[in-house]
Amino acid sequence: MLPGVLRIRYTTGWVGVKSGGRGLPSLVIGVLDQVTVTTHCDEALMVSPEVEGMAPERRRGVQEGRLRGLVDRLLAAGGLQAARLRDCGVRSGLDVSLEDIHRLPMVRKFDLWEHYPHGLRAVDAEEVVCVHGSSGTGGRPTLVPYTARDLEIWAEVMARALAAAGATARSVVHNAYGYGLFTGGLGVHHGAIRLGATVVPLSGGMTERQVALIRDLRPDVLTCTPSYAVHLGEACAAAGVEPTSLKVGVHGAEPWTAELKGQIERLLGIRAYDIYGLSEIIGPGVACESADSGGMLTIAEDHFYPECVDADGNPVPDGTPGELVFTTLTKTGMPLLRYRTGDVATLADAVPGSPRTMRRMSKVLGRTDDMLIVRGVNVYPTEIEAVVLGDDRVGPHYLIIEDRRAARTELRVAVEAVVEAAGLGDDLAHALHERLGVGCDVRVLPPGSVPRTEAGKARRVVRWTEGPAPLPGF
Ligand code: DLL
Repeated sequence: MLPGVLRIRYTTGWVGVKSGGRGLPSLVIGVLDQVTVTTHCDEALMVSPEVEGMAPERRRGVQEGRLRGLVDRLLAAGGLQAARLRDCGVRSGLDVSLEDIHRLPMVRKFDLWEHYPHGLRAVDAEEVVCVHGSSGTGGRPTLVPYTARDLEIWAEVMARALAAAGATARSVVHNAYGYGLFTGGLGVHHGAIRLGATVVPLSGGMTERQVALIRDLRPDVLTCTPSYAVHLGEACAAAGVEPTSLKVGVHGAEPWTAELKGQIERLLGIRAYDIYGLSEIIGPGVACESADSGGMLTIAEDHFYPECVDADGNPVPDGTPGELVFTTLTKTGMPLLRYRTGDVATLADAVPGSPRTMRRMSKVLGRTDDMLIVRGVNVYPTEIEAVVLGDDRVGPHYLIIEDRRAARTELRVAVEAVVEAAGLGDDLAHALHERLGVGCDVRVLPPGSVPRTEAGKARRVVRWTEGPAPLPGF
């Protein structure tokens, strides 16, 4: 057979595509007996172009049908969400519409804690195939049951996220998210397999071994928290390993700014993309960044319907920061109607003319419960990160200390300089005052002073209420 232009659908449901315009079919270029798929990291790659590029009006119809199905399932399952729906006068899915979704009851983390350990499970125990969750604050874990169908959805949205970052079936994915109850490791794992890529399941920690495997297996995709990406990059440099095979990084699970992204990209020589998710909704893959998403994250809104609300739960307009609320339209194990995430971000439509037509969220600005209130001024830790890491004399490690030993709260920030930098502390204190409107005590500490994150999520803020300073030097 003559070589020609082909469109290939793999049996796994993965389609290799090159973006072909708004919702239009896209192409994989191949030669039949020796298939060569041409891809490049900057191209807009989609796993399910017919879904990811669907016209928004048509998608709304799909979402509405799914919302009604969800309400019927919740009512049939009984329990908290059913009772709240009935209290609102909802007797069947036909009583609800997307337009009026803001009138429906919400659920919060507190509700899951109250129903520990099985949460708001909506299926029989035998339908549950695994449990994930987060360790949570104050020793109160949140557990989430998944059905086989939920795992399929998760693999699909995670495969989309990896493809959006530029991964293909030929990719080697170095997965350094923690494996276990935490959704990062296994979520990426399911998605990479669904994409047909090779996943190397490193989990977190044992950094020396990770460096050796980067050298030996030459992965092109790195998946881990942004703080671990920094740690791994520094460990590669210290070991004399140049991670030249790496092309892209897919980083999330903790807040990070465009400034840290710049540092990671320089350190590892990659394009670093954001990925967002939470165990209550599914795990990583709820939303993801790509080269063509305009610095925001495209939401898998065919499965997770997004809203953004103010402190009273009222909708805020696109572009206005508010708390993200998600409805799991298709999940079955623990479906949630209007889950208040505590994460603050803005929403927007797709980039005009983009082949991806789903709505977008900004990078997470902070959490409602992470906001520091310093002398009446609200400060998100990400604002501090943006200022200190925006100065290229500063390395990627910093720690914010909320000093509450006296009645008047003081904000203290520890940074490490990467060059000899006289006056750096004063410059940063000035820049922080300009940005936040409150004074900060900035200390420039010797390299290696700020604790590194080997596994799990970075701890960027500590509260100092009594005793010795959390870091020597204060
Ligand atoms: O962190 C899921 C995940 C794993 C996302 C790997 C991305 C990559 P949880 O442990 O349940 O799930 O924590 C969820 O982490 O409500 C946010 O506050 C925060 N978070 C997650 N992704 C981001 C992100 C996973 N990209 C909580 N930017 C969420 C900022 C994030 N915060």
